[in-house]
Amino acid sequence: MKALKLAVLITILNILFSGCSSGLDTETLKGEHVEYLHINLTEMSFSLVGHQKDSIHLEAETTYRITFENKGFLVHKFKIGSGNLIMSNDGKPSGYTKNFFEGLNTFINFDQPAQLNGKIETNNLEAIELQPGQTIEIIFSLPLSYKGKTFELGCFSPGHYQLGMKIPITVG
Ligand SMILES: [Cu+2]
Repeated sequence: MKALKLAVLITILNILFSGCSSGLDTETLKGEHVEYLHINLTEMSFSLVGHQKDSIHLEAETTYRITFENKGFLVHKFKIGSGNLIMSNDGKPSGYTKNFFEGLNTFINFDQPAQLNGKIETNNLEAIELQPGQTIEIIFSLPLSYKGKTFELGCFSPGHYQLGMKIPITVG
């Protein structure tokens, strides 16, 4: 139950806790073009370090290692999706009708707090919640089928989306 306190909220079809760290990343990434991105979360925005601020561009057939770092003072719970916004009963946005990560094999590395460090593999990552100061790395390969599609990275902590904590993601 302690693991739930890590605040990595993941809806899971398939979850593997890997006790052995060797091979997980290196086998998956072998021979693929790997891009490293770092996205900072603050109140109330996402910013891609070293890039333009108003959108995030990804390329199909590329492997991404994206570090998300909560540099703010609040808890941020974010999702990536497309289609329409899902509204909760109280009329507030809670997510997207199409989940970016659905069917996408995704590795998650986390090391804060240190006693809970580990890796998760899932093919239905839905949401990630980061405490202030927390960092997580998401690794996935974008297939060709994503080319030309548009998504959005949005924060669904109460009120954050409405305050503008969202950024478009395009795939070329
Ligand atoms: Cu937020």
